[in-house]
Amino acid sequence: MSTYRPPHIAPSEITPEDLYLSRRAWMQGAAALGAAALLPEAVSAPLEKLPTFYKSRYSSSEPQNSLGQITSYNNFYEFGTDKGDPADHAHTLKTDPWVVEVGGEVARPRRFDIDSLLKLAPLEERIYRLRCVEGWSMVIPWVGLPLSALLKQVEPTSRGKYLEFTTLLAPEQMPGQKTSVLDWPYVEGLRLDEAMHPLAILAVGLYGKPLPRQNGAPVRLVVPWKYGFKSIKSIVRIRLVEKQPISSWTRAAPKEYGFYSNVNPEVDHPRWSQASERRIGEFLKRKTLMFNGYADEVAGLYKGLDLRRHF
Ligand SMILES: Nc1nc2c(c(=O)[nH]1)N[C@H]1C(S)=C(S)[C@@H](COP(=O)(O)O)O[C@H]1N2
Ligand SMILES: [Mo]
Repeated sequence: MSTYRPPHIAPSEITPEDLYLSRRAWMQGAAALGAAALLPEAVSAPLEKLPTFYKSRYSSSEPQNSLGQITSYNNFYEFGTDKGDPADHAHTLKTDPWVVEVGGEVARPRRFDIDSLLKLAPLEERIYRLRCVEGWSMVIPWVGLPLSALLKQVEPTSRGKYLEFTTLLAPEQMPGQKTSVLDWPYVEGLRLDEAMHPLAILAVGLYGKPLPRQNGAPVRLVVPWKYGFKSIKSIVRIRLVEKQPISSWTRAAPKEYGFYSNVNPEVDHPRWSQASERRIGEFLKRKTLMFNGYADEVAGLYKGLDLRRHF
């Protein structure tokens, strides 16, 4: 881990650049309205278009961030550590064909291509807040399906207590994987009951279109009550396992990134506060809400758990 340098900089330190980037995102958003050609290559992948989808009752009613903001201000370290890197570099990711292998402690291991994933459940639009551990947030109109629909197909055994998700490992397509900023491939984990919760989705699109590459095409996890890094992109493997998996961020900095990583304004990151956040495109900060505002739905999952110890 000697080459590791903490990539998450305190929000107070990054404000000027952050504001620059948010202006850039805003301008790209404005440009996108006039000339979609400015955001082209990374935006179309891998499907031509999504099947019909329904509007979900779980959606937030807040104003949504623009497509330009959502596709130009990203964390996807496989393509670099700057917020603009994924939009600039993700065009090299090959998303077709794509297979998600689901195995481990399941009665029916299965490989899903994107078409078979789309057939698991009706597609829904879910407008969710995404809260990054770095202190910014966005509101994103995802299109996806409940992760529970996939789990029902593979039938976890009694030993399948956790899920371990893995991103594609392909340094030729993902130049960031030639650096040692993280241990590749990117890995994340959930407890089975978290994964079965109706708010947890596999997203295949946003703004009504197939997922742009910089947002994790062709399929990524979205867990809206947890910090953004739990929502792993470009997934190729899901394994049911008996023991709590070690995620890439926990491996890199265990004191900073715990397994649960529930959004919690009362538990500071060791190097900065989590009490407030800046919505991309806004100037003033807002208060961060417990479980990112989804406490009514998910607090019950953590009854009896000390959230300071299990951060
Ligand atoms: N494979 C992979 N998934 C990832 C990341 C990453 O670097 N690699 N970054 C995470 C972080 S820190 C955040 S905040 C979200 C950002 O999602 P977005 O760029 O679609 O807004 O993706 C998460 N998923
Ligand atoms: Mo993040």
